[in-house]
Amino acid sequence: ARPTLAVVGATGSVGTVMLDLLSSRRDVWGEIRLIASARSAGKSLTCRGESLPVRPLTAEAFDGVDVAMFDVPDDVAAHWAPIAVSRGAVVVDNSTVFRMEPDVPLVVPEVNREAIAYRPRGIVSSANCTVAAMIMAVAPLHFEYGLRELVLASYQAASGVGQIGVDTLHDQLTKVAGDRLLGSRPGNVRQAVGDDLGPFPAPLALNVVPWAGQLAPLGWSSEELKLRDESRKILGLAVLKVSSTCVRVPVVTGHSVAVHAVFASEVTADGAREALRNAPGVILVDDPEAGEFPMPVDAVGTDPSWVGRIRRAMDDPRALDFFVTGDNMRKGAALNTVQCAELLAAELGR
Ligand code: 2RA
Repeated sequence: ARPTLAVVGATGSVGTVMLDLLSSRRDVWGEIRLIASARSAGKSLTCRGESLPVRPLTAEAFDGVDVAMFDVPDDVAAHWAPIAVSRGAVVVDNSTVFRMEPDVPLVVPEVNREAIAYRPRGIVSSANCTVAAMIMAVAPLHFEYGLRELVLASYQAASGVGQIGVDTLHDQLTKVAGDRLLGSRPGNVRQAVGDDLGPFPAPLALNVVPWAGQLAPLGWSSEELKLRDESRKILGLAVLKVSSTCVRVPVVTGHSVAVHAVFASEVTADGAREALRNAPGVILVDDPEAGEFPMPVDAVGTDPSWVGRIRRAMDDPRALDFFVTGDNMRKGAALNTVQCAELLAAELGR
């Protein structure tokens, strides 16, 4: 019989994309069970063309579930993922909670699918959305040239913090629309935007905010530490040098990363393009003369990571500079989680 899948957080913005993917991808599931917090339960949502009830999050909701995908806040995942496991499910969790646990695999299937087999706690973690977009382009280059260092600058969309981020951005854009003087005088954007900054520490419209996530030691942000720690774990490079600056930009959906990558051996732009052209889940868009660049407005709603601006560093024949963009709600969250769940379905089906 086909495995039973639970979608925990089905009513959230990522959960919505999960249902869309489950309805459009090759179907490998038997029953699909929708679960959400008591506050959101009781609705019905459509998946695979049928209307399904959204059940409240209880231990019993996991009885008979083979695979449970979680996209819920960290504290909910920390409490409920072990309960789901205790009821017999394997959990694929999209939260931060378990990603760096030594006995929990952190999986991006195109990069390290084999890691999913070792899951003594019955929990598999899906990567941070910025990491997922970036690692899809970095990994094939690592396999070819041997990665030694990453210097990254991210350009992260408002939807990375959920619907509240998108609503805040649109509200701010409405407030700044029409006044051509805004942004040309100190403080006038702040004045136009007013106090409602939503989940951001500063105005996002007509601005960039060099901060994402929570405070971390020594002036780093939690997001910047994830780019370092999660990249090391996924690639199995314990001493990979990673320095990141994570920036929030006035984009609805689509995280981008400017990458400077240093390798063990000499690289060429053509060699890199060849490696990327043959890589899974990557689209090459690299023709500046024709105005073709990887950009959120094109990548949004698509599965692959879009890569371009590939050039060899001017002063280091072992280094590449390039730009990658990916939909932070899809490969950055829902798609990677669904792909991990499909790997488990295949394993269970054997
Ligand atoms: C963000 N990567 O963009 C984080 C969480 N999705 O806010």
